[in-house]
Amino acid sequence: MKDAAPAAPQPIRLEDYTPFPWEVEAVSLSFALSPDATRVTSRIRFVPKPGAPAQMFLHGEDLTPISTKIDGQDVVVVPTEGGINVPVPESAFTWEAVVEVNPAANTALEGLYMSNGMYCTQCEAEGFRKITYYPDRPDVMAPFKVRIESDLPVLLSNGNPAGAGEGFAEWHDPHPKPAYLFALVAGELVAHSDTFTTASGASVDLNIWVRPGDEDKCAYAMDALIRSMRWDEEVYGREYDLDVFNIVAVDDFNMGAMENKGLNIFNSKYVLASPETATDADFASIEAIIAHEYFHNWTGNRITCRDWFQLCLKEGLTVFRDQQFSADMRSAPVQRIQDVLTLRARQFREDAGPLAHNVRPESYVEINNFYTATVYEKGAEVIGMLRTLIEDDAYQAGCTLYFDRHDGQACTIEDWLACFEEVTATDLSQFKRWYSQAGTPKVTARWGAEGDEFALHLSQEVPPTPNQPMKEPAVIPVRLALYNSGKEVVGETLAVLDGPEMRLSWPLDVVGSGDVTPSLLRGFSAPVILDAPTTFGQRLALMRDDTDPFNRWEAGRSVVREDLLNMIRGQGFVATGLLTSLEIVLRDTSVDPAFRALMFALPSGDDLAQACVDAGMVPDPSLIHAKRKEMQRAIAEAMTDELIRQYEANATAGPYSPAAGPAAQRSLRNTCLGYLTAVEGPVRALAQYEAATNMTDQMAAFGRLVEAGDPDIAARFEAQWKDDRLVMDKWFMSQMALADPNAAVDTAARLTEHSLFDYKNPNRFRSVIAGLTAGNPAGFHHPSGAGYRFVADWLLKLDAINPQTTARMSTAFDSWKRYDADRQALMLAELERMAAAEGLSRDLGEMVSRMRGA
Ligand code: B3K
Ligand code: ZN
Repeated sequence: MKDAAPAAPQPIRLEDYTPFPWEVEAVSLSFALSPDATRVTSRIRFVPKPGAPAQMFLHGEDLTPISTKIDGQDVVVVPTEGGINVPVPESAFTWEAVVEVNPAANTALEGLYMSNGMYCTQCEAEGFRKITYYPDRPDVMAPFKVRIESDLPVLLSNGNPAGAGEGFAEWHDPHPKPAYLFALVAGELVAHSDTFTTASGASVDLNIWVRPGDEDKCAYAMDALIRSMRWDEEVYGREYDLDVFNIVAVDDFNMGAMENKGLNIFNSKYVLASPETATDADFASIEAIIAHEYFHNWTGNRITCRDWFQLCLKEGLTVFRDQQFSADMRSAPVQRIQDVLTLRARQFREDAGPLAHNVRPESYVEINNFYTATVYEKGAEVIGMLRTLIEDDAYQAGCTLYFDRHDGQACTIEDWLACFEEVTATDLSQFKRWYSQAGTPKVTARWGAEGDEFALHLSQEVPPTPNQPMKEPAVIPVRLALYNSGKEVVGETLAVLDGPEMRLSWPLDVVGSGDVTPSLLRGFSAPVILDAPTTFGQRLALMRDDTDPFNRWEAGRSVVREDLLNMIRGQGFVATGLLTSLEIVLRDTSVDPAFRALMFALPSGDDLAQACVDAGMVPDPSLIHAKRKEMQRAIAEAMTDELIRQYEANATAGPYSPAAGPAAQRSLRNTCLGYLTAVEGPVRALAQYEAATNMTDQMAAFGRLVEAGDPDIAARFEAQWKDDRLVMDKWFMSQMALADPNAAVDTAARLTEHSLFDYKNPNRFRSVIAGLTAGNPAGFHHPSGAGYRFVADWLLKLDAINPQTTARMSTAFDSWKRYDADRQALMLAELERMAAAEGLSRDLGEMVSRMRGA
């Protein structure tokens, strides 16, 4: 038996949910911090619910037990899979445990760990069980008291400060919370502070804690926090509820940030920013993530999830809220286009492959593998569709009812939907299919004159996905308008496609005869794939005339994509009509420069690979790369003078501001620089590099110089920035993403040998490895298979120390079925090699097995 493979971990299922048989009345924790032997003492008051059994299961992992007691008496616990069984009395009792943990040895960055000499925690989803024994499930909510003992100067936990003295601090969080929201930080930190007065007049101390030297990079995050707090009061009527709100920036972090109650912990990448070190895109991400974590205070913390299957209840809603916030702070159309670009790049890809799953999954092996684009981004789209269908007043009323009714509870999607059913007196059971059917619905549109009517036929089909061969029709809101010869002849209206098909019609004397063009799915009103017979010419017309900015962009995008597909088929060259239309957009100074820049952003290599598949072709990443370059050059040649004019006209004067206006100008200017470099060579980029006073302009120029093969630029950049971790991440990432695909694996190898490459730091690991897999698809998919081997080697190496980040990055292999037989075999061989590796984590094991289709 010794050699038998360990049994495959059993999946957890939604249908098996049972409530925890005890209430937790109060939790008190005491930490004596020490890098390799931190002592954690817990005192927990349990009150049995009717029918509670005589034995209680508590989660616990990697804990060294010192003592366990019930009501002051030693109790013998029985270790079992993932925790302990404890014999317990029939009435209320106090559990006391002393355990030791080793933060210095914790490279998985889950539980209590160390980053640059600082203690910090990450408990979502199931990290608290690595701190002490506990019913580590989100439906167990309790108030927490925490005492921290350490010589370090700054000692933080959730809630309000409750006392401090020489070598200790105490915290009290009065709001009942699940253990996944617990947090502790201790270190030599300095604060950037401010205050906020809530709508009802309470004063809140705000602090952003960072390492000494970083305090001058916190102003933007603080500003974003204050704007988020005000916005949530104004738009959702939600006020903050503690005396302090602390944010801590940490260099070693598995994801973006974490919404721990009153003590958000952030990847430093999403806090620290100065004009010299952060790009406009960084500033926008900081604003969005600060808002996202803050908004979780109501959607996630005060109202949390009953179980992890309900993750989209907090994540989909909170993403929707942060997208609304960013749209209000910046340009709403630009925000929508960017959100849809992300949705298509990540969620549509996920939905089209072996990892497709419901917005509310029904089973999992490792819950960390379900913090996905489907749960987050499609989850947000579902909220957006709900709002479109019931309209804003009912949406607001439903949200208010949800907050009133469920404050302090752990809820389900059913609880959420019931609030909207109640305020609208409608049945949302069919709409609910969005939560239980995976796959991106396809909507087909056909139209034409029928008698004296113009008829529009819409039909839908939800494709089969793993374990879901058959689907029922979804409820699809389709915003639309009709155009005839550049004029809107039917203004925007909402069609709700809730059956397999529907017919809409208008009298011909209203729409007129001739070239009637529907503008469909305006604002991207549903996360679907649209198949419409709009001709090339009609799309060019919409690109000029559509009053819906999203569809204006979409029309241009689809023409570019179609043209590129033709070029990939070897059938063509860049259409003159497209070039003319693009130049009209470029010249149109009445249009937001950020929007014009987006019109000029070519579809990514990955987007085109999927477009090939959709068009029945086998994608060749090298060919796609070459044709993208060819189109870029053709556009640059066709309108060089106008590109130069716009490059010059969009220079921003005065000191740097991260606001949307000047950022939009830089985005158009740097887009122009990309095209111009294709025809002029690197002279302009070099001049910009020399003159740059902000990272946006420096980075854009750096990228062009790397592409042009400038032999000195990498060393120059490194000499200037070697001491700044976040800037050096960009240096690694940019060289990787922009390397010549034929030399990409050599570049990756060289970068991973650099003295500043540290695979234990997730940001640095991602810079190179995702720089290859996502940033340089033609390099990753090199026909030799070297890219696949290189990445699998690194994933196996990282898996031994940090399964969570490894599993997330393994999704680079999820598209293997798209490619030719040789590439498929090479990718599958790497998936199989990983599956067979000794000591594979549960995280990576589950991902690899789903990707193989096992
Ligand atoms: N809730 C966290 C994500 C936790 C991920 C755990 N693997 C951040 C967020 O969505 O705001
Ligand atoms: Zn979130």
